Amino acid sequence: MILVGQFDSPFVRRVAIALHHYGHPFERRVLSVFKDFDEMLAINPMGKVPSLILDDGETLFDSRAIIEYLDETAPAERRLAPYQQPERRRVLQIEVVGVTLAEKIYERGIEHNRRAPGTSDPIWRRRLEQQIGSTCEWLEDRLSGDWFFEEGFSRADLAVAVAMQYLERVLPMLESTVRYPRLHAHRLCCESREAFAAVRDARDEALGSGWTPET
Ligand SMILES: N[C@@H](CCC(=O)N[C@@H](CS)C(=O)NCC(=O)O)C(=O)O
Repeated sequence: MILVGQFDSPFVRRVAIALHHYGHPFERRVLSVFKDFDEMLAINPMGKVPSLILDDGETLFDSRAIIEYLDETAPAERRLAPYQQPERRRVLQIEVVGVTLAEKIYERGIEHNRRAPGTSDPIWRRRLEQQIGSTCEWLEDRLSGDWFFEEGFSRADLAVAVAMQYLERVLPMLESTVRYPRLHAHRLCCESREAFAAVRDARDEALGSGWTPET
């Protein structure tokens, strides 16, 4: 399989962590959605990452659809979401909130990095920061141990830990590690797992495609 995208993307990173978790060897095509836009459009008509090119040439888009496929086809003991309800919908709900949190952080990063000079909208920035803050509070309230659910590490943990790591790197002035101590401890717990350690957050890839940190 070929994973398309850079590891500074939380969406690409979480697919790579999942591939490691499920034990799938994969190659990576390091393309930037900005620097390599034309090449990107040829792989994914939306010009977005991640894309996962399967061994038969079929290409999957979007981290949620990709992880859904990987999880469905994994051996039962490796799966990261229960099949039975209501446990399944509870895991998927936290996963959706974690992925949406990463999307809001990404949008907020766009305000700093991709707007024409002098055109960033302070009202929109504030709204994004409110959405990020209220989502973190909501998640913090639902976490009491190492994992979101007593059954152990799941897709919920994967989505939230990757988003929190991204938040700390992209928007350090929001002081997420201090404001959300349970989420921070949870992230460290996730990062001690082998699959997380195998997929570093590539700051160099971020800088190479024009993302500069905001302080
Ligand atoms: N919901 C998507 C979000 C993917 C996403 O927003 N990726 C960003 C890179 S971090 C992207 O492709 N941005 C380019 C664009 O939206 O134009 C997922 O989970 O895969």
